[in-house]
Amino acid sequence: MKKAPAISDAAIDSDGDVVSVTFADGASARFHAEWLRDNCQDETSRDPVNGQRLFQMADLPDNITVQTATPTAEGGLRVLFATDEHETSFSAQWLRANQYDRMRRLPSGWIDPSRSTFDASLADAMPTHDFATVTSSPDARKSWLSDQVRLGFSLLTNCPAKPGTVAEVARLFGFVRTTNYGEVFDVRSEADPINLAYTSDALSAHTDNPYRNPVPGLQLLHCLEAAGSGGESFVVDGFKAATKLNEDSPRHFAMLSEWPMRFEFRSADTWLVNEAPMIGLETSGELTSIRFNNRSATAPRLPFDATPGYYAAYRAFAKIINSPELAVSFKLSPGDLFVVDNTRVLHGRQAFSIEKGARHIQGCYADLDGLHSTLRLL
Ligand code: NM2
Ligand code: OGA
Ligand code: ZN
Repeated sequence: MKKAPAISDAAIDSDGDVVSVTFADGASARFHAEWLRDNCQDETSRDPVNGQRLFQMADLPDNITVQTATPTAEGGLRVLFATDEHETSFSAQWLRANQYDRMRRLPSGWIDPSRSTFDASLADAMPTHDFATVTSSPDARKSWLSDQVRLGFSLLTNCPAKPGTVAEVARLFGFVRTTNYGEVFDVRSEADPINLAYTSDALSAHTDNPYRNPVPGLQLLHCLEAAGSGGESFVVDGFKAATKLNEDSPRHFAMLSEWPMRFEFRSADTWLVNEAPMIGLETSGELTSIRFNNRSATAPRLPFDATPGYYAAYRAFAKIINSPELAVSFKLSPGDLFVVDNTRVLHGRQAFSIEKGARHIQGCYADLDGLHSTLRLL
């Protein structure tokens, strides 16, 4: 790490509540007395071996103030607290790295800048990678997984068109998440299907398993046999759709991030219910998750007066999600496989005919933490 410029000046406001520090490069930062006391780094405050805090917030005196704050010969800051007479030093490096003077509250719905959102135009620049290459080359694997994290979507071509390959691909970066659908599930047209995915009907853009908690972070779908006609795939960036909703109507966006939808799946051996907002925000306002699935959304139970506004927002969001400007369409051939971040990117398929050949897709789920871990190691 670059060494921080020394502290050249320090001043206390008249109440002793705030210390203003000037660095040798002219930059300045203010710190609250209470914040400084809480973050003392000396060995009576933090264990010298593991750096963990030794005192309790509840044991600190109320109304903490600073009596003196002076630059040290080493370029740091010496502080004497008036309230409990504790004396400590901070390095310029530490204060510079942890300054918060210019922190701002970000607008609701901000997106991690390492992500880029996409619309239909991504079809001209598909994040496509080759199975054999990503298997053998760590650099190629890194490039594939970087695309996956940045866009929430990637395509692998030339995978063996063999059953089980989809789990093998998941193991290139993480672990398969087994569910009631099995370790690997077969998506094809069946009689008496337990799920509408197992028909030849169209599936509108959705995220999988919003009725589960936690939701599977990744879904992999691998084509073993293509449909004679129809069955095209598409993906929609849910972060793009949510951002559009927020631009069109912050009120709609707030509705879907504050109130939960109820999602449910029920079969002979499984009954899953999860109530969660369609647009998931961190308390910081960061947009982190999308849950959207018309087949498994069930009756929402919201306060009576909130319900009309909720439906207006749901309808507006559904229209954006279904708009052709956002859908990236492609047709899988045997050996093609795509991965979606199931907390961000929605996927769907067109209806297909079962007359000329049986379409067969195999899928599996995996968690996002394994993918991020593998990418960090690479
Ligand atoms: N399948 C394909 O989330 C869903 O219910 C979509 C999931 C059955 C594992 C389908
Ligand atoms: C699914 C699904 C898409 C397809 O199984 O969850 O969305 O192309 N399938 O069959
Ligand atoms: Zn699906």
